[in-house]
Amino acid sequence: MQKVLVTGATGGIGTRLRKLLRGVYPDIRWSDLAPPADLAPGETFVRADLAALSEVERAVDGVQGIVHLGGFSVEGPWETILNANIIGCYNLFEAARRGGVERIVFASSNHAVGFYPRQRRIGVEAPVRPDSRYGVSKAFGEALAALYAFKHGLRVTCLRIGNVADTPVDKRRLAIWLLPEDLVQLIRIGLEHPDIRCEIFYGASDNARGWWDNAAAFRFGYRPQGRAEDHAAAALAAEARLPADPVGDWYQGGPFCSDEFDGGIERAPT
Ligand code: 15L
Repeated sequence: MQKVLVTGATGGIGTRLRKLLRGVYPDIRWSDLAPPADLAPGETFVRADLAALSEVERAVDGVQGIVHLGGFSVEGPWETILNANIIGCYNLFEAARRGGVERIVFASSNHAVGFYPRQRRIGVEAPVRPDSRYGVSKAFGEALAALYAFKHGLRVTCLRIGNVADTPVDKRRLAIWLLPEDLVQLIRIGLEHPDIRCEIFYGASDNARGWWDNAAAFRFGYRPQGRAEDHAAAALAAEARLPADPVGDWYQGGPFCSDEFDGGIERAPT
């Protein structure tokens, strides 16, 4: 992997990756709607609006791999999700196919399956249960990934990312936390492992309270270094200060589930 495009350069994850991927690949091109304020002299940036196919084609030109972080990263109005995450994701995969890109790592999200209760342990075969329009867009991206893998031969990896942060900040994050360095491991598996065809991995560190069976990632050599339990005391203390959210606390997706939820906890499945 010589030339890699990373979309979403200015987002929270993109900003971290600009430091962590430095030197990992010889030629990394960063893209977003506007350049990062702290773009370093050696960094390459190309401006691209994901909703404009011609701009995305220019951004992917000549790269072998793409890490697609770009788009809208939380719940939002339909128009916003439609343009940034549905049309934008389609444009990304289509431009990649036209440009002969070999591999894509797609930043999916835990919110593609957020409506599973926390008491359920799920693997990557569980049907999607999006908890938001944002979650639907991530499920759509996973479906696009499968289409472009099986029909066009792209090698794709969808990462159902939990919460990327230095430490888990509350009880839910203790279960879904992803140490940034562990995300780098997962991205590198997606871009480099010879057996990748079409995979879904959970983007989670070594979280004793986790809800996800990440056997697929482990089979590809993933060995998370972050141990959520090391931060349990601080996370639980922070949790105690949060307002009650019975619906959000029931489901894996947390507040994305209780947001706009019609009804009360009596509607939650057991
Ligand atoms: C996500 O998918 C979001 O991009 C991020 O901002 C967090 O909200 C995260 O999920 C989470 O569930 O904590």
